[in-house]
Amino acid sequence: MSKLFFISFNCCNHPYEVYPLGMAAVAASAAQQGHIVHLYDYLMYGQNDEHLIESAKNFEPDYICISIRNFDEDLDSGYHANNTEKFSVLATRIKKLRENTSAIIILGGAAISLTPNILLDRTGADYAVVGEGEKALCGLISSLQKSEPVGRILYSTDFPLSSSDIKGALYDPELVRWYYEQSDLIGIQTKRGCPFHCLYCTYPSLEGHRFRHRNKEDVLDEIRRLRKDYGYRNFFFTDSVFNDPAGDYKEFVEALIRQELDIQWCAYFTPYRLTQPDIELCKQSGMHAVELGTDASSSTTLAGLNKMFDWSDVIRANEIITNAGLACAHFIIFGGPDETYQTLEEGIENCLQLEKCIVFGYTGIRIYRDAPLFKRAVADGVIQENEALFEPVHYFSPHVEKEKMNEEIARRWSRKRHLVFPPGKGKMISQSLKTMFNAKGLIWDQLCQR
Ligand code: B12
Ligand code: SF4
Repeated sequence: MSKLFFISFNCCNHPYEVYPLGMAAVAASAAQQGHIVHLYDYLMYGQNDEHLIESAKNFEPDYICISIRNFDEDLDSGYHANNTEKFSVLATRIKKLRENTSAIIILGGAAISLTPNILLDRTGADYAVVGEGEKALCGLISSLQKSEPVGRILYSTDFPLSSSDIKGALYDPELVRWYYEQSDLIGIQTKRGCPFHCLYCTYPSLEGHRFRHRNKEDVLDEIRRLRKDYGYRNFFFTDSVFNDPAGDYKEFVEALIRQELDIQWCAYFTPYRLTQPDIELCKQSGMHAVELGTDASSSTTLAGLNKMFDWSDVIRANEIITNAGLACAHFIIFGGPDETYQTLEEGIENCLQLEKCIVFGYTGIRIYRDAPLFKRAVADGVIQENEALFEPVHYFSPHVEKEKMNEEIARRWSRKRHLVFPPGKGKMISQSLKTMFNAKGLIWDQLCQR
């Protein structure tokens, strides 16, 4: 048995503060395996280094387990990122933790899984765990205790974990209450994985290509407790894609209906094979909003992203969702593979035709080595094979010019309230609603005209 001090360093509050689910999942598993765990949320404790060091010192941990969720703070190509500075600040904090404790420092989380080598080097931690941490962390600790030889980067050999190994997260009372005050919304995972191969997406590399559903009674139990003990009404199911094409999610939704929990929920949906009865069923269980992974705005560019649906499916999905009286958001990226001025024109027009929803427009797609887009970007001469990608690089189709495209979208969408571009505008609106009206939850759903 060891003492594990977990830290979440995620300080991003856009679109809202998100409960540190990754850290909480790994900590729950470590606690179940007999370790003493403490959850420290850097954001919740006011981003105060002195408080962090004091808390770590007082706990006298054997291991400090750091969860790094976001590599990039924002996926907008217009955002001025400085990852070099962000991670050098983290390196300084890790150095202080090292000076004040004798703990071994282990990194994990989505950012680590995407870029383990560079982050380990730049932060000066001892070990990095790539992928799901539930079994891997305890395995690493056990090896270290037995003085078995281990590499500094641990690639989980159990990946992907089986459904029964995916347990619930640790919903720490203090953290849960704080997140309730901030965003009144909490994330819950019902399954992992995604079988699709969308060109730009890292989700399947993080969660695997096969759906692995959690035990639905466990998930319901978590929702029940969060509802009853802390008052949460708003949930976000964090699954990569909620409506799996085989329809297995419906079993969970039906069970949710039987619970009569009086909750609201939202999730990522794909327009692929979406039907009206599916949406009605979800609505009956409390779904009030849908984030559609539309991603491109014409059938040509959807095919360019290797999407399994075309624009007619998007129109149909939008109608089904909005006719059911639900809030619906589309996230559209212009400038992806096969974008030309002709598809841009078509795409702008297509979005103008979408009704009763909200559309968030972006230009350029962040390139990650783990996504299939990487190869395409090399082939199109957008990046070199050996490009570090530490600071964000975005893919832009060689057939369009970024500034000209940005101007055209901004000009054509400017008079439409439901079309949000540039992305900074969406951020500004949501920030104003938060500060002026104490708006909470998804926020974008309050902007949907239904
Ligand atoms: C759901 C989701 C959202 C929802 C969250 C809703 C909610 N209320 O929770 C919303 C839409 C709000 C969102 C927003 C953003 N997101 Co998001 N999101 C996701 C998604 C799909 C799931 C995240 C999740 O909760 N997973 C469940 C937990 C259990 O998994 P996990 O965190 O990965 O943890 C596991 C491992 O990483 C590991 N682990 C984690 N911590 C630790 C620690 C140790 C010590 C160890 C050993 C292991 C370990 O073990 C865990 C259990 O297996 C992921 C993509 C994906 N499929 O993973 C992107 C993802 C996390 N998001 C990402 C980003 C960038 C963002 C935004 C910055 C986007 C933007 N605005 O431009 C914002 C930031 C929001 C914020 N405040 O931080 C990136 C982060 C990496 C990166 N590229 O930088 C991801 C990976 C997607 C991507 N593009 O690659 N997101
Ligand atoms: S974009 Fe959505 S559907 Fe496509 S691979 Fe990623 S998670 Fe799956």
